[in-house]
Amino acid sequence: MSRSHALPQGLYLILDPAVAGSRSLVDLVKPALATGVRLFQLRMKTPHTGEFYDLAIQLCALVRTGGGTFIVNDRVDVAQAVAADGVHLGQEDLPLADARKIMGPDKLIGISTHTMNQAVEAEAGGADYIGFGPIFPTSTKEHPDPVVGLAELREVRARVRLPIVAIGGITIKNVREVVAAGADCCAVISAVLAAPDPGKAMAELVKETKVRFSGGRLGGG
Ligand code: TZP
Ligand code: MG
Repeated sequence: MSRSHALPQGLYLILDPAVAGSRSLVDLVKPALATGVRLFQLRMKTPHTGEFYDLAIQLCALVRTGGGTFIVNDRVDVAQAVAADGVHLGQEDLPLADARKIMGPDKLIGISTHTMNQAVEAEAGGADYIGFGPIFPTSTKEHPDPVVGLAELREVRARVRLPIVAIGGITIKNVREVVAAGADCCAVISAVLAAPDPGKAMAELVKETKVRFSGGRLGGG
């Protein structure tokens, strides 16, 4: 694999306007970049492509100017239109091979996986990273897949070489366990966007998701 963008490790901040509510995502990205977050995704469950595009183009410029990596959820067309660093696809989105044809070899493609088979298949199909979860119960996603838990995360870690982005119910209270189970990145939505103090929440999560890198990758198994 020779992507022009490597996937940054650590905290993966998912920007979802439905969870941010009255908070501006633009205003959240600035302190996030200053705090050390390097990986962002725009997740917007809207039928209005124009709205998605308008937010994506703004956030993409902001994130990239600040040295971050910007991924668009679900929509290959929006990712291409705003020249994002990549796209994140679910099991029901465009097939990986077709997304790769459109995105080209240099862009990142992440795939949401919820079972070992899906994780192995995503790796074999040429994904750049897998999302794996929900690790814990979450109320952010409508109709979430069954909780996979930390034990299954450890099993996937042992079998899959791609970077693993753990997702689902991750908070400051459980993030250490997720890192210890082998996640390269911890993706959060509500733990930051719905926190009483998002700046504090992101700073704490950035710190905790860095722990294993000083101790050496895969050290905790
Ligand atoms: N995919 C699996 S769980 C989830 C997604 C998008 C929601 C994660 O949100 P939160 O608030 O971090 O639990
Ligand atoms: Mg999707």
